[in-house]
Amino acid sequence: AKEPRQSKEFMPNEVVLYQYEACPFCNKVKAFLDYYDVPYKVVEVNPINKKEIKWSDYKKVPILMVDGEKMVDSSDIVDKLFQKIHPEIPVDSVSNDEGRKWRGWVDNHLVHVLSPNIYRTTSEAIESFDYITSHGNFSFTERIIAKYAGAAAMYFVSKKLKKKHNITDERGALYEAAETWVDALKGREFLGGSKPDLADLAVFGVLRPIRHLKSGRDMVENTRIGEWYTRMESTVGVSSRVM
Ligand code: GSH
Repeated sequence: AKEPRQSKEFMPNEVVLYQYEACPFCNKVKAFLDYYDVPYKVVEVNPINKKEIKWSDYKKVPILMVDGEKMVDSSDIVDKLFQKIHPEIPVDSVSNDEGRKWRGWVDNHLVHVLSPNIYRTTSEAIESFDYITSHGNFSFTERIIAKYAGAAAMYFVSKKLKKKHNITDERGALYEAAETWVDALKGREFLGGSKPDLADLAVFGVLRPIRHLKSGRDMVENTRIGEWYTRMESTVGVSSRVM
């Protein structure tokens, strides 16, 4: 069982996350909210017409509303929330150099390895879109069309992304990233030591939506990341999402 981590200083009345269920950046924010037991509502954005965020000039997700204050960009959102939860910790030391380096690695490397993997083969692309369309905000017809059209489109898009980010063997790159992360732990339970830090939460957050897809299962079977991942799952605990 985990002890409650919510701070006395930060007790917002309403936190709303505008998201796509399978988006790695959105899942990074959710891992943070879940770990700190901050209750939040989710608005699932329709990726085709984005009508739920029509009111916003910023057209990407995640967008987080905290008692009317709008926050965008997953890493900025996490920094802002961390400061609200830990006002005693000076802004500059929100992550130490090691944490900062690995949070950068998540945004600049790890997330780019994910798409080529979840859309690697046509059957993996269909499995991913089955997950996306059954968890996402789609009408009945959109769901059927999106599952196959989306899978086909992303299969080709992912081949382009692979080139763009210089990835030749996508599975190899995923395993290498997982091993790189385990090496970074240097035998510690978490990068943060006995407790996860913002880098642990970022890596866990972006991996969580793929964990039960073929790529995530392969990653856990073929690398040493499983033990850390399981520790993160039990430490982050159940979701603090409210309906
Ligand atoms: N740097 C941003 C962050 O960390 O939050 C990236 C956010 C991002 O690229 N989100 C994607 C998005 O909304 C979804 S995974 N893309 C625009 C679109 O779907 O039209």
